[in-house]
Amino acid sequence: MHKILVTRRVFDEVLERLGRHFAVEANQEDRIWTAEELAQHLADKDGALSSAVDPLDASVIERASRLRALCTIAVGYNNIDLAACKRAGIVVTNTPEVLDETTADLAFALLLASARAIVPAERWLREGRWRAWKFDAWLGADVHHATLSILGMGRIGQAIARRAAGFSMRVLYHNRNRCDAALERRCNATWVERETLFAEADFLLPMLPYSAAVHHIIGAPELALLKPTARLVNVARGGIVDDAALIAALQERRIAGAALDVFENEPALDPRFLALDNVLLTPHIGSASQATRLKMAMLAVDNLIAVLGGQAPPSPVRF
Ligand code: 8YV
Repeated sequence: MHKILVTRRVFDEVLERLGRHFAVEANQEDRIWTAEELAQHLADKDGALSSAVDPLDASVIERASRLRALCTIAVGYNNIDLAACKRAGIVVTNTPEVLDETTADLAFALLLASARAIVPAERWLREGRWRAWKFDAWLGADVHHATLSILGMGRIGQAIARRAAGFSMRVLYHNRNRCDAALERRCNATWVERETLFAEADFLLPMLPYSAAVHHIIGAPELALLKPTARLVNVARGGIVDDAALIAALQERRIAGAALDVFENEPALDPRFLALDNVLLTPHIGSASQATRLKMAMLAVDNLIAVLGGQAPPSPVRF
């Protein structure tokens, strides 16, 4: 029987299914293992179910001499050294598609909450400060008929664009490769140059997978193109946005606000964010619905069963 490792806590039903196929060691205690601990636990394993926060760098991969399948329960895999996996002949898989709609829901929740100051208004009410209704209190920005600018029109970008139609928004997007006309019609989205995308945005949403090529793709020069009334929403990955540049723009009120689910160096986000009243912060919960987390884990199990059974996995990472 193949030996496998589950690096973080998962639902019991996921472990039960794994147990029917493999000898399972599971980190149900859920303490995040260091690279050294991961390497030790992986030493005798044929496969692993991992998460997006495990440091699966070359030092870990090179010591996992039996490992054949590395199946992450995430769509993003920038925590995995793919070159080291290639050298070692390890198949890497991820969990795309099953989380698209849930992540798009969160993007929209953050967009709405930021525009209408939902979180500070609720906090103010709880503090017992609501004494009288006021004509000019808590004035936010309209979402309906506003311009939504999406950088990177992949599956999640498209799911966000479809939601925007219900709010009669104008949707602009920029991709290196323009989408085909049928897809643009389905998303009611118009391709524009990068500069236009930034300059016309009421809401700017980067929806790209992280790679070195897109590091700080939204930095000081891009933020300078935004209107003072614009808001940035990031549910993609830390590192796509230059957090220091964003903090400066928010501090100086050069943009109206931001709503962020992902950060550089998370969970140790830049503490200056916490002092700002024009930013909404959530702890990387894009795919965090009960149903979607189960689908992600089960897809990772499908991948693991396939690879260790000598079959093609349903969602390999191609590299
Ligand atoms: C994960 C994510 O839940 O899939 C991804 O890439 O960012 C989230 O869906 C998170 O990274 C934990 O694995």
